[in-house]
Amino acid sequence: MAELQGRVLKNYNGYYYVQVDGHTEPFTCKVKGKMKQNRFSLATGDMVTFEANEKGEGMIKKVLARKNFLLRPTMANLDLFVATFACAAPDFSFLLADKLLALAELAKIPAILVLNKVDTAPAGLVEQVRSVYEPIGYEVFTVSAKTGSGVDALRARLRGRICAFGGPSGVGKSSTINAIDSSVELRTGAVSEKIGRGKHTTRFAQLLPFDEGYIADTPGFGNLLLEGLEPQQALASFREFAVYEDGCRFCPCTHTHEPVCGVKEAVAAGQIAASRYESYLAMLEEIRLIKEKEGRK
Ligand SMILES: Nc1nc2c(ncn2[C@@H]2O[C@H](COP(=O)(O)OP(=O)(O)OP(=O)(O)O)[C@@H](O)[C@H]2O)c(=O)[nH]1
Ligand SMILES: [Mg+2]
Ligand SMILES: [Zn+2]
Repeated sequence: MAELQGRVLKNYNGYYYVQVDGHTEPFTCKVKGKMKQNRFSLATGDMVTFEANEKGEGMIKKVLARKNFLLRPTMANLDLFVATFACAAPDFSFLLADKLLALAELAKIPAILVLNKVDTAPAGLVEQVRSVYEPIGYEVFTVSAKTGSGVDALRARLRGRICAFGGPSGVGKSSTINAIDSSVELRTGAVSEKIGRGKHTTRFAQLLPFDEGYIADTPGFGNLLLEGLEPQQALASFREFAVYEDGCRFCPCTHTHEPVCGVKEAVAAGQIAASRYESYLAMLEEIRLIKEKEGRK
């Protein structure tokens, strides 16, 4: 039996679909029991070696070292994370955007922000989002999967890379990928009219070959919980805070209750966006509550 090496495109119906360079169709593979026990030991995007039989079915033997790993959505070896939100239905949330960007930052994966449904944007929202994120190095792409506006610029940014879209359910991740790549037809689903939430249409992550690279569609989330995160990690995920820490009297400083704090001064002076600082405080509080609950168990 020949040993082959390839990339896991998706995990579906008990099979891993593994793409090998030079083959048009992915191989359908199974894994040994040992690997199955840890559900994060094999992720979409992983490079694996496997043994294939004549029918093209394989048995995965080894997962190669990862360049990076993102837990939510669960993906390995990304060049770019595309944090996707809608301008409306569901409404943009600064807190959710900061949480999602934080997870990419901690995984050391470059991230961009996509604001979809720009055809429905309330006045001033796009400018407000740009003013918060562009100064701290996040590119903001405004698009409409519906009208096609902004799609060309985003497509050009993704070319030749391994990119994953992530974001709340219903923001239009699958719709945007359909607009970027006319050869795919991902299923999309209406947003509930009453509560403006998506209906979790996409059920599994999958990498789609695209222009010398890959684009991954992933299942949207309702809420994004910060289980397993430490307060210091929440702090480290706010990339713009560090330069102001010279002004803190205490070291380490949590930038909450301490007197003389460079970060709080920067917030007061408008150098750090108030929404980012509020997100940081909300994330600390969420982590505190999770730990309190765990302590009670
Ligand atoms: N007005 C408008 N509606 C859009 C746009 N893009 C997507 N939609 C609609 O938003 C709804 C949700 O789109 P999906 O692409 O299924 O959203 P998703 O992010 O993939 O959702 P999940 O798979 O549940 O995570 C659908 O009814 C789309 O038609 C847009 O640019 N403008
Ligand atoms: Mg989807
Ligand atoms: Zn401080």
